[in-house]
Amino acid sequence: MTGSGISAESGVPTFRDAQTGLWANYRAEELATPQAFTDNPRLVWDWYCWRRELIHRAQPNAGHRALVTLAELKPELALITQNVDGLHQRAGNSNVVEFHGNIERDKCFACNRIPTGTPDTTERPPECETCGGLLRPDVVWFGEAIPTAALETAFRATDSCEVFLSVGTSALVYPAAGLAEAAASQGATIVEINTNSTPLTSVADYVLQGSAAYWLPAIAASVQTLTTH
Ligand code: BV8
Ligand code: ZN
Repeated sequence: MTGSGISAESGVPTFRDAQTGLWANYRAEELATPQAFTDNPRLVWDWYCWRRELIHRAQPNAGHRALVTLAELKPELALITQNVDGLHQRAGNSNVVEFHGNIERDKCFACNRIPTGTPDTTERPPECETCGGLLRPDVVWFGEAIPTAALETAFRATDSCEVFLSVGTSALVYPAAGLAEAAASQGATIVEINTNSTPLTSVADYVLQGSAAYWLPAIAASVQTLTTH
């Protein structure tokens, strides 16, 4: 399970980093909600456009790449991410469970259709070609349900895993944070990789304090050694 901490070294601010510039006086939790979009669609749309720009300029880092190696060594690896930045796929992981959706996809706020092409309009936000509703990013906002397929796949993998890696997440947002708890309750070994401590730290069997870009390559190298000898 990865959180925004794995993308921090790619220059994508974590969800709880203080926002910069124009967005300095807004909190992400206040903007990532249906209410904020209803109240001020242009403000929320512009915030996502700003984040998309940041993500387009970002590159996957050694942490993302190490998970590609790990998936090659251990095809049974289930990669679940809370991130919406698509960096795991850009690094080369193919089946990624996107627990909170993907910022690159638009969705109609009214009819939920995913538009086919890129809307060629300067309207902010653009309108749905089918029903005229407003488009929004296809991410899960606070108060919205996790997509059923992602929820089921994630909890199925969690219920049967031997080792659960919690990487770069503050373990505060549910139901995502419930995955590590579910893994622990079925006896999995819990490993936390984080620069800081979190509510999971006291539960984890192993706490690897430090960056994902340091610890994940180290883990991949060890698994490589164990697998090829
Ligand atoms: C829902 C997409 C109900 C949008 C996001 C109990 C049960 C269920 C729900 C709740 C509950 N209690 C409260 C709730 C409501 C809420 C919730 O959990 N609130 C929290 C704040 C208490 N949950 C919800 O609303 C969820 N929906 O429950 O719906 C429902 C059910 C049925 C029908 C209808 C409704 C939906 C939550 C999803 C919200 N969307 N993102 C977008 O991106 O714009 S969540 C957002 O925060 C991020 O996507 C991320 O996934 C999440 C957590 O952030 P992190 O990834 O952990 O990032 P953060 O900044 O917090 O931490 C970074 C960590 O990395 C830090 O620990 C840091 O130390 C570390 N770090 C930094 N650098 C590094 C590093 N680690 C390693 N290396 C580094 N270099
Ligand atoms: Zn529509």
